[in-house]
Formats: sequence, structure tokens, C-alpha cells
Amino acid sequence: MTQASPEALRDREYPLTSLPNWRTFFSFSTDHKVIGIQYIVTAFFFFVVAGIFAMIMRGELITPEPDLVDRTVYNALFTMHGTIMLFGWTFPVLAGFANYLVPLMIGARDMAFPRLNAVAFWMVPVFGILFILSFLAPGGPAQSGWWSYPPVSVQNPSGVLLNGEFLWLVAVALSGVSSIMGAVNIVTTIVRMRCEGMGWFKTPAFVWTVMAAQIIQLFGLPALTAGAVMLLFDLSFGTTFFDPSQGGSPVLYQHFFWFYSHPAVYVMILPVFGIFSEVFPVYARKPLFGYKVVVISSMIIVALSAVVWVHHMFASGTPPWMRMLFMFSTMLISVPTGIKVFAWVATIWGGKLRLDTSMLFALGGLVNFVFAGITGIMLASVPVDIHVNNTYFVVGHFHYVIYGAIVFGIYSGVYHWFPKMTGKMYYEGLGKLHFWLTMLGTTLNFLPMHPVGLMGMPRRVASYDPEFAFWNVLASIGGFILGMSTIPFLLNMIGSWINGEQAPANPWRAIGLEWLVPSPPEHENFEELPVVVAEPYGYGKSEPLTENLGG
Ligand code: HEM
Ligand SMILES: [Cu+2]
Repeated sequence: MTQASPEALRDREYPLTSLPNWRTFFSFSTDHKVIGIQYIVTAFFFFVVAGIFAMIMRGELITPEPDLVDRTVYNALFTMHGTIMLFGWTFPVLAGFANYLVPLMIGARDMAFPRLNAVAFWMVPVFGILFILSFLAPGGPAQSGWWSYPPVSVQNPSGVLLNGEFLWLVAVALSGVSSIMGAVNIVTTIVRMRCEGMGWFKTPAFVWTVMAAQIIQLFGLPALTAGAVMLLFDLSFGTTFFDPSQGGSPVLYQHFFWFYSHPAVYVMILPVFGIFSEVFPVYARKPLFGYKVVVISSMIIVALSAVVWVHHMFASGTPPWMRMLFMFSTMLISVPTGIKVFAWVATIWGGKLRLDTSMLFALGGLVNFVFAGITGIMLASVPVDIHVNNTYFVVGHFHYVIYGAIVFGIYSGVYHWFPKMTGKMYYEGLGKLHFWLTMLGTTLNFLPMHPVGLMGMPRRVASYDPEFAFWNVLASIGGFILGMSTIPFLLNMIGSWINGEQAPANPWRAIGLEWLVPSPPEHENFEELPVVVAEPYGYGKSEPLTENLGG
């Protein structure tokens, strides 16, 4: 048996490969790598659409009067912006990463159920388009926010059956079904298909976090999907699940919704933790500090995430004793999360940092995440939450998580694995420009939302008191900078995909099975399946990682 040490692998010759014909990406392919790229590109399309909605909202909010769009359109815009950002962008883009990377990282040839995988993907453009159509539907657009609480969401004064809210609810249910299919596939793949030698504590951190996230999908999504279907029946078919005048309960809907939608935050952030855990060791040239603690803490987050949802309902008539319980369980999550932050800081501490674009986004994302964590603990405490509930403080907090940490982490991952996925190198200069514009835009857009929220500016409004104008002008300028920041990004990705230099198999000299195959990898990934003999983060060591790799 050949023992492949990092040195030996670095000096290996890899065959020249290229991506399949572009038509493959418009076909029902069952190759996990094609599906991964399909997910990622589709998600970026919806990212741009929902981003344009955000630009219109920030344009509206640059002055106190509702002068750019009327209130109905504003309501529809924030409903669609929020919904499409979550269901059309964040979940699909992360599903794309999971699809592309998991089989490569665990030394498998594909996912466990390749055809189910393709079906789950093709539902994304279908429900994505339904969301956009619901904007234009007869009887008015969906405009009750992405949470869609009754009784607001079940009013249908126009009497049209296929109204915006109806299409919206169908799309949410389809998105739930698609994600459940994805989760079954991903969890099965990770549990059953790790290559020989890859015990749980030799499995990369990214794979662990993806599994943790998908377990949440499995227990949470049925609740969300059931809630959406029941709401659809209340809206259109005369049932009264959530109608108090007929013995139903609107608060019941909130339980269905938040039982999933709080854990959903961890579905989004856990894989980003995984990306950080892969990126920091590579660009700091050090092993991941406390690898075992990092992976175990992901599973602790899964367990805790199931018992915190009521913190979204502190102001919904929840009795004080119950508020106390959910306040403490919420705060407990900061323990496993804080452990991860310490592990990353210890990983970069004293390392030889290489500040490539991917590393810059990971560092920026870490800083933003720490800031968001602080405002998160503030929100978890009942007295603060009661005070700032439904103000811009909340909007500032969650955009710091969602943009500052999640989008940054995704960008970090896109740059890091771009050479592997496309076989091309990106332009580093444009990447750095993209990073600095994004950092500036994020700060200017979302930081001012905190003071203006504390001053009492309500959220979900198209107009506001002139005393809030200063902070809103800043936020809008930041929003436009953020919008512009995506231009160098898209130029870079498209330009280098077409014209970039050929990428070597392992441009960052990383350890990890995905770097031990050509860029892009060939159809079945590995000529001969690897046998893993070491932990995944042996930077600075020269022990063998695998046996039997390649031909
Ligand atoms: C340039 C970037 C962005 C800007 C300027 C922006 C702006 C806004 C604004 C003005 C609202 C309405 C807030 C309200 O009235 O309460 C909003 C809501 C929302 N945004 Fe964004 N956003 C951006 C990026 C994102 C991203 C990347 C995501 C998710 C991945 C996201 C998720 C949401 C969600 C879920 C809501 C609605 C949630 C709620 O109000 O409960 N946003 N955003
Ligand atoms: Cu929550």
C-alpha cells in the first residue's frame, strides 16, 4: 500500500480535467458536483433578486415620507425580500455547498440517493418562481411578512383563490418538502458512506456541521410545513385552526412557525461555522484548535436549538415562568458557540496568516459574528427584548448575523473552493475590492440600525418620524454600497470562470480529501477510494494522511 504524506501529495502530477459541457447544468444530472453548482448558481440568482428588493426598500427609507413606493408595495417588498433571501438564497446555497463538498470530503463517489438529490434541486427554481409570481398575483401580493402570522395573513378581501398569499404558502410548503428530501439524503450519505478509516473523529468539521444542520431540518421542517398547510386551509378552504372566534388559536401558529424558524438560524450558521473551521487552518497553516470540542459543540447546539423557540414570543402573552426558562436556554447556546469562537481565535493565534480573499471574508465574518453575538445575548434577556421588540434594533441584530456572518462565510467558501469547482483561479485584486466594499457596506448599513432601534424606530414601516432620518440616510448609503459590492464579485466569478488561469489541484496547499483530486474532479471523484489514517487538520505535521489514493 502506498502511504501518501502531505509532501508526496503536493508533488503529485494530476491529469488535466475540465467541467462538463454547459448544457449539463440545465439538465436533470445526478452527479452531486453538477447539482452542487446548480444549487449555488440558482441561489445567487435569487440573492440578486431579493437584493434588488432590499435596494428599493432602502431607497424608500432614505426619506421619512413614503414617496418611492406605496405602503402595500413596501409590505410586499419586505415580505418577498425576507422570504426569498431565506428560502431562495441561504438554504439553497448551503445545500449546494453540502452537495458539492460532502462526498468529496468523505471520500465517496456520490450522494446516497442521486436521483432524489436532483428532484430536490429542481424544486428550487419552481418554488422560487412561485414566490416571485405571488408578488404579481391577482387579488394582491403576499404582504404579511415572512413569518405570515394570522389573523393578518388569512384575510382575503378580494376573494380571489390564487392570490399572492396562496401562492406564497404553496411555495413555502414546496420548499419544506425539497429541504426534507435534501436532509434525508445528506444525513444518510454522511452516516453510511464515509470512506475506510474515516471514523467520526477523523471526519472534517464542515461535514459535522452540515450533518448537525440537516438533523435540525429533519425535526423542524415538518412543523413549519404543517403550519403553512394549515394556514393555507384557513385562508382558502374555510377551516379555523387559527381563528379564535371559532375556537382556534393564532398563537398556535406562532409555535409551529418558531419551533422551526429559530432552529433554522442554526441550519444557516452551522455550515458557516464549518466553512470557518476549514478556512482558518489553511490560511494560518495550523491545525484546527480543539477539533473534537468544535465538532461536539455543534451537536450540543442542535440539542439546545430545539428548546429556545419561545424567545420569539416573549411579547405574545407568554407567562413569566415560561419566559424565564426560554431566556436561560437561549443564553446557554452562547456557551458552545463561544467555545467555537475561542477555537478559531486560537487557531489563527501565532499562525503565518495568508490574507487571501477567502481568509479576509472569514476574518471579517468572525468579527461581525462576535458583534452579533453580543446584541443577541441582549435580545435574549426578557426585559431588553420587551423594550426593543419590533424595533430596528432587531433588524440590525439579525442582519449582522445573516449578512455579517452568514453571507461573509458563504463568500469565504465560494473563493476557497472556486478553483476546485471550476478548475480556474479567480482574480485576487477584484476579490479584495469585493471584500472591502462588503465590509464597509455591512457596517454602514446595519450598525446605524442599532441606535435608531434603541431610540424607538419601529420595523416593517415605509415611513417614520423625521428624528430617525440621520441614521436612515447612513443605512441607505451603506445598503447601496453593499448592492454595488456584488458587481466586482459577479464580474470576478464570471470572468475568471471563462478566462481565468488553469487552477492546480491544490492551490492553497490544503489538507483534505477534496484537494487530492484534480480540479475540477472527474465524474466519480476518486479513481480508487482513499483510506484515511489521520485527523483532518495535520498542518505543520508530515505524517501520512491517507493510503491508497488515486491510481
Ligand atoms: C444589502 C443588503 C440588505 C439590505 C439593505 C436589507 C434590508 C432589509 C430591510 C430594510 C428589511 C425590512 C425590515 C423591516 O421593515 O422590519 C429587511 C428585512 C429582512 N431581511 Fe434584509 N437586507 C439585506 C440583506 C439580507 C440578507 C442577505 C438576508 C438573508 C440572507 C436578509 C434577510 C431578511 C429577512 C429575513 C427580513 C425580514 C425579517 C423580518 O423583518 O422579520 N436580508 N431587510
Ligand atoms: Cu430565535
